Amino acid sequence: MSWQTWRTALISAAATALVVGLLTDTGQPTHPTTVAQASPPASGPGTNHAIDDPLTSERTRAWREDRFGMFIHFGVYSHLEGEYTRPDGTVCRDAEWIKRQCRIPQAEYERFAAEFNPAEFDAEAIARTAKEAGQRYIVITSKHHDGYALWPTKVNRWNLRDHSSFDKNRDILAELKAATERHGIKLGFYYSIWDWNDPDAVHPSTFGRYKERMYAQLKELVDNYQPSVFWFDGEWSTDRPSNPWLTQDGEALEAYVRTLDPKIVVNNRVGKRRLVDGDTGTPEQTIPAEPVSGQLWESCMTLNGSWGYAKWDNRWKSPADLTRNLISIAGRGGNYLLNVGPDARGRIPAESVDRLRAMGSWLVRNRQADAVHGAGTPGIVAEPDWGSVSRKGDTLYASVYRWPGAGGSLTLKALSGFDVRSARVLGSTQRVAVSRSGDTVTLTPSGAPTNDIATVIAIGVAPPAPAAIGTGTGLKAEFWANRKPGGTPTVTRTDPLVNYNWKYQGSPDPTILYSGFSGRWTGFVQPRFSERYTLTTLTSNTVRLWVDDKLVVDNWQDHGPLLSSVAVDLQAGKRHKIRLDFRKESNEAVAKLLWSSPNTPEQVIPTTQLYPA
Ligand code: FHN
Repeated sequence: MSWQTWRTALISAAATALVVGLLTDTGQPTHPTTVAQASPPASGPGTNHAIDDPLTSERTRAWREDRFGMFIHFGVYSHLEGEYTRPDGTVCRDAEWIKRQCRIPQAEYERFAAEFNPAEFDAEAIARTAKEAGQRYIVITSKHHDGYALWPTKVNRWNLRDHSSFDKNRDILAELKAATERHGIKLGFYYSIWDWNDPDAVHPSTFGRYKERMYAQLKELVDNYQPSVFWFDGEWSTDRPSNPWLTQDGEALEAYVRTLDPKIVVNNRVGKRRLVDGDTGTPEQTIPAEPVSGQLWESCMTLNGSWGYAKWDNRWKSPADLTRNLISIAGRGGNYLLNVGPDARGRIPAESVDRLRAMGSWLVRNRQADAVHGAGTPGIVAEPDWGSVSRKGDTLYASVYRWPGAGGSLTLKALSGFDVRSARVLGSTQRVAVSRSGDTVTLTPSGAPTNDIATVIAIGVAPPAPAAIGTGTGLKAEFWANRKPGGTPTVTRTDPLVNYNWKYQGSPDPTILYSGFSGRWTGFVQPRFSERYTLTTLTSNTVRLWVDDKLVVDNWQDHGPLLSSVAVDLQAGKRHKIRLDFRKESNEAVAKLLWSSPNTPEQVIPTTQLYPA
């Protein structure tokens, strides 16, 4: 098992384990200062941390449609380029974890930092490379686990401005902000919660002082660079040094970021990498085998085997595999965050640029980017074994990795009733015969594939006409300031949505303490299509769901954040009776009601389709 793989396994295993950390191996931080108090985030009874439905909100639309971003791992570790020669002459290899894994003494690491001079960091070239690759946002490590900041932070002197040989008049995050704006690309920041440098970060008794400095740095990043994304990391429980991050810390941090800028898209490592943390899930070095339910998601991946630059790492992935990853991720409704690791001088390796350029040329050729940018899950057909299918409006994009032999055909399994209007190969005039028999759609191309990565067949479809948008106002909501729904409610109202993330200290109403409460929503749900819907609840700590008086979900045992799904056949325009009971026992509370169908991408059930009892 490679160290990289082992590390990922270690992190995921430790993500819930409580590990009592050993004393830190780092020295004193370089001149930490006290910082202005951050504005307190919202919390307490009546607080709902679900500010919108990330699956459909305008706030996340650009992120959802972008589909493809550039990750940049760059920091003082890059100066070592993946190798450290110990005093005994042996060579230790790693990348961005090199200080910890090679047990480099703090004083020596600081000497390396003093030599660090990424004079050839070229923000314009980086933004242009991303643009030409089809990457529509960039996320750069503003601070990785070693605590070294890439911007001139006032919180300490452990940063590129104050502790390097770099030009003190330059600010690479400002340069990158300007360059990404010129190219119409959004800029986001990776920020590590785990901090090897700050001695206050290593023990629960002093962690509050570190959190103040963290909050202050995040405010600096927002005030100075207006990022579109915060990509938190280093949230797992671990040692060397200890990292006492708790889900409660994630609740406060997410709420704080929302006060800095409510538009920012936040990943789930703000908390503990769960469905209830932030806006986006973060599978790493892997691609979910099918669409992910309950949360937006983004697969982050390296181009070789290392995040930070490592001169010895030649495990480069092929352009074909990388492009197919992107296509398959889009067809499953996710984003692809593909990493580059600039070297000690700040240059992106040629091998990385070459692969990104190859991906960009596939996208731009024959308008094949239509299968990725702005596209998502097809819904109405299952994923085939010969490639991937994505959907944008009434067009399916069948990206064929294995083209059939002469006269051969491709089949798709239909998941709902729709007509096929047309089929054409992007970049070719060849005829494509298309027919549907039962739930099988057959495509028979008459010519050769247009390229050896993926040939795209655009299929015009006509789904059934949806019923008119409803006139609903929401569901009747009753809440009790105890754990037993029933009897006279403490609060009765109409809830436009069932979209609550109360976490630890929030509750349905200021009059209801967060210690324990229960709720019931009753009324009718009105689908726009007659097809099989998946109703999904995201709850903590218990849930029961009835549809047309039938109990279809029964998870009344105390659970943490849990998705429960059930398939039900609904009729367009009909008002189906619905009831959702929920109870908060302990820990944190969440209650969301979502649906999806072949013609309805997953979403919190919208108000117009909900009617109160
Ligand atoms: O420990 C980090 C690692 O260095 C890298 O930044 C990846 C990228 O997602 N995140 C952590 C490992 O999960």
